[in-house]
Formats: sequence, C-alpha cells, structure tokens
Amino acid sequence: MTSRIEKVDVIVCSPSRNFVTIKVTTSDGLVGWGDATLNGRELAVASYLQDHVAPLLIGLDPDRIEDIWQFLYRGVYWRRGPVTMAAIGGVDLALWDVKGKSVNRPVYQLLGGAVREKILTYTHTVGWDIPALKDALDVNLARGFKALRVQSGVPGLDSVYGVTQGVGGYEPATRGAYPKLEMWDSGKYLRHVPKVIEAAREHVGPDIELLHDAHHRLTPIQAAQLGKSLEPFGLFWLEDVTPGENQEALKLIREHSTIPLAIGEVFNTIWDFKDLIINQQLDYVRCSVMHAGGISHARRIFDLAALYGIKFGPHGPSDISPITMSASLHVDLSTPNLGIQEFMGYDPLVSEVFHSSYTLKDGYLHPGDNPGLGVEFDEKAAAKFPYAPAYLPYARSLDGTVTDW
Ligand code: KDG
Ligand code: MG
Repeated sequence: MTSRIEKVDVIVCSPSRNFVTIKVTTSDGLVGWGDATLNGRELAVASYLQDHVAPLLIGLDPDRIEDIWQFLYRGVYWRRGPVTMAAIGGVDLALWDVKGKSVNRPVYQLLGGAVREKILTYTHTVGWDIPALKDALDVNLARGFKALRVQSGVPGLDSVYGVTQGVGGYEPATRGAYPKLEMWDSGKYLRHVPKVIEAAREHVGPDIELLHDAHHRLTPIQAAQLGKSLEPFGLFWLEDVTPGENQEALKLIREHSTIPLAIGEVFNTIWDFKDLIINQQLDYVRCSVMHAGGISHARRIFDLAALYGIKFGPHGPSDISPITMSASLHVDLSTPNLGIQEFMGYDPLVSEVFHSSYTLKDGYLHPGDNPGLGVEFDEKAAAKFPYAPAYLPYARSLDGTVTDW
C-alpha cells in the first residue's frame, strides 16, 4: 500500500541560535527531518510552513518528491524569494530523508552514488589584526584544514563582518529584538585587505587554499580593483564582491581580473543563476542546498553550471542547521562538479539537539552511511531551547547612510 504523509510539525528552537526544523511523519511510521532556517526571519518561514504548506502535504505520497516540489513551487502563484524557497527546501530535505530511510540507504546512494571519497572543506579563520589572524590560521591548520577563509578587522572600524574582536567564536546574528548597527567604509577596507591576504599567504605557504568574502559590500569598480590587487596571492575564490541584484557587475570585474568569483548565497532558484552561468560570469555557485529549494532544485543549478565548467561550493554557515549541512554533503559526494564545501561549525549546544552522522577528518567531510540524510533531531532536547529573537546586523557608512551589510 502506498505510504502517505500523516503529520507535519514545525519546530523552532534555539540551542545558541535559532533553527527551524520540519518533521514529516508517514503512515508507515517513518520520520523525515528537514531544515528551513532563514537567519533573522525564522518565524516567517515557520508560519509559511505551518499555516500554508503543512495542511497541503497531509495525505500526499512522500515518495513523489519531485511532484510535491512542483506543487509547492509552480502550484503557488506567488513564487520564489527566500521565505518561500527555504520552506520548499525544508520540505524537500525531509522527503529525501524519508525516502532514504524507506529503502535503508544514505541519500547520496539514491543520487547516483559517490563520485569521490571525501569532500574538500573550508572553515572560517578570523583575527581582528594580522598577528591574531596568524594564530587563528595555525589553529585551523593544526585541525587539518587544507582550505581556509580569511577575514580580519579593518583599522578605523569598530566591527567588521565575519570577525570578532573579543574572545569566543564569530556568530553573525545577535540576540535581541533589534538589529545591531555596524559602521562601514569600503575605502578603509580596500586599502587594508590586500595586506591581510598577503600576510596569510606568506604564513601558510603555497599549498593551502585561501578564500575571502567581501559580503556584497563593493561597487563594481571597487570590486574590480580588489580582484586585481588580490590576484598575486592565488585565492581559491573571492566571494560576493558586489550585491547580488546587479549581475552585470561581474562582467566588469571579469574584464579587469582573473580572480575566481563565487556568488549566490542569497540566491534561491536556477533563474537567479541562469544568466551568470550561461555568460560565464562566475566560477563558483554559492547557494545553500536548502535556500535554493532543497536537493531537488539545487542539483539542477549545479548541473547547469557543469555545462560551462563552473563548480559549486555550498553555503555552510552556522545559520543553516546540521540537516542542511548533511544534505549538502550527500549532494557534494555524488555530484561531479563540486569545488569545495563551507563548514563554519556549530556551538556545542547544537549537537545536543541535532545528532549527526557526518564526520570531519583532515579537512575533509563525509556524510556517513546512515539511512536518509543522517541527522536525527532530539525534540526533548530542543524543548529546552525555545526561540529567542535574534537578528543579523545592518550597516551604515561613516556619514550615516544605510549600506549593504
Ligand atoms: O546569515 C548570514 C550568513 O549566512 C552569512 O553572513 C555567512 O557570508 C556568509 C558565508 O559565506 O558563510
Ligand atoms: Mg558569504
């Protein structure tokens, strides 16, 4: 007898930071877990799922993942956007988890099986100044990482994206009912960052991959200047140099620099990437597997990119839950044009709630061989950590104008 979706629950919890989790229970007793976290807009996605999606799923056949995806995307007049696509992506992940469990196989086996043994991974390396950055590089090298994202403070600015001044790890969102203000100045950043990357390259030698994220801050010509100035240091990629809305900007940057460009953590669909891919204006597709509609849709984006020799490097910050992290790893292991996987890591409290089978060894991740996605969500533990309002900061330039964070 065909299995049916019997129940859909949406759970928002906050073990150090907020996560939105979907639980799909089927008539044959299987439970699939999905992640639909959207940093700073968690309750919007939770309501979209709870109020508008869950009632539609009851009674459907969980095996029909693609049909359900089409129904939730094309079957709704108001489509695309981060809230909708995180919700669809979360359902997609839960259904892949169910399918894997129903045949007792890890999801990567259902995607065609492994095309590599392990997944090259980069993590964040943060130092407020260059000596602190060198110490942080040493720590991550000792952990076995072969690829490191490098971010540092900028003289004259009190806070900078991706870096913390004090002790404790960097976390982009801060708890509280109002977003924190950060002041920004692109000139100061542009004058300082080449010194940082040069020092990092000198410190790690030629064989460690270095990456840098400009986090949507620059104008097209500033981005071109940055690309040119960082070229001697052999970056693996330069990420999000300009805001994602103006895709033409990347053409101008290309005219001035051969630095590899990564963009797209805020993109949600293949339509957001289509022109950049077919015009070969990027080198790495950067969407998160969940924010881009789940395994079913993200894989289509990666396949389109493959036609043009473009690779993908899934978004993996602390603000996607270990369920998305694991889903990314199943795709990474089974899709030929992987470039690299981001792994920011999690606060220890997160593993009290999410029990994951993936492993990290010598700078490489592997999803493990548990059936489904390999992450089980502990509802009892989650209940100890209720939702706490938290927001990403926003930025103003030194004259007080709101600018891109
Ligand atoms: O929620 C925002 C974060 O996901 C983002 O700031 C992280 O840019 C990021 C990255 O590359 O991991
Ligand atoms: Mg980024």
